[in-house]
Amino acid sequence: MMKKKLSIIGMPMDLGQMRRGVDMGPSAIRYAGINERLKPFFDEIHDLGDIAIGRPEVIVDQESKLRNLDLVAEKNALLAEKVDEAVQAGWFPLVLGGDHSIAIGTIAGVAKHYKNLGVIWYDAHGDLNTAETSPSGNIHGMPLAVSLGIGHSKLTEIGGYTPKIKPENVVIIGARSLDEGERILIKEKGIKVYTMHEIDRMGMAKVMEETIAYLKERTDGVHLSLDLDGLDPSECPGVGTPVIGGISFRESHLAMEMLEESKIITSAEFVEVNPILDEKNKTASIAVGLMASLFGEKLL
Ligand code: HAR
Ligand code: MN
Ligand code: MN
Ligand code: MN
Repeated sequence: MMKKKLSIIGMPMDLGQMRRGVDMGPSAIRYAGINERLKPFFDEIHDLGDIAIGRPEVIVDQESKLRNLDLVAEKNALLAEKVDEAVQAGWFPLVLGGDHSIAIGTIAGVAKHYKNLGVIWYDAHGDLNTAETSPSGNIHGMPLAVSLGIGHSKLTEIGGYTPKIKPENVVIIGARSLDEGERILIKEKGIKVYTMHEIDRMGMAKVMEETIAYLKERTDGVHLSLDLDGLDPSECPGVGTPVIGGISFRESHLAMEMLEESKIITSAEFVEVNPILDEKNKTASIAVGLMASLFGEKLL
């Protein structure tokens, strides 16, 4: 039997958006007891520590208007290397954010190991903006587009190849805030989306059944990119861009358990945890609880 090995990589990135504090996400998640909680499900856990981000001044790229473009690109290239090495050596990479711009690096490191990497984008947002469609210039609103090969070349070319993923291998779950350009892209590319409307209507169990069946037949690995703002802010207040009417903890817990049963997930990241905006580390604790379910924690 192959050993089950987990590699934890902290990515204290806050340059993809404007609210300070999300750089402390990895610490908050570790403080919430990630090691203890995940220990039963692995033969070995290596916490590789954090990628160094530093405290640079905010620099808006004059030509593209993207905030911190060069640094977001540079740091994501480092993350991509670490993730690549982990996968290469047979470790399951679990990346702790940090704002969602880090998905650019995680996916760049993972996708080269698969012919058809599937992605579950669990999020209130589509993160499908480009410099042209973004209302904010914040790169955390762009990582899914970038991974599809759409966006600034300094971002799409990270890892030396593009695109990382195909639109038909992506499933977005929990969307309730989409910009105009994102809607157009979703339709144009035929991306599968379960908005809050479908979750309300079908229930999370059916949404996950369909998602798993859909990805199983077309992918050879699936990355889970879980933005804590996908959950409702009443349960996960520690996020920079909360949107009311979100997925509940119970629904999310079920979603993780169904993913665990399916055995399709081959890498994961949990992002946008901002302990400054949180209440008693609630959001980080929920993140750890969801990870535990994803890896096999059961009551009985
Ligand atoms: N769509 C908006 C933008 O692009 C807000 C994005 C907020 N993003 C995240 N990631 N928190 O999901 O600026
Ligand atoms: Mn996001
Ligand atoms: Mn979001
Ligand atoms: Mn349960």
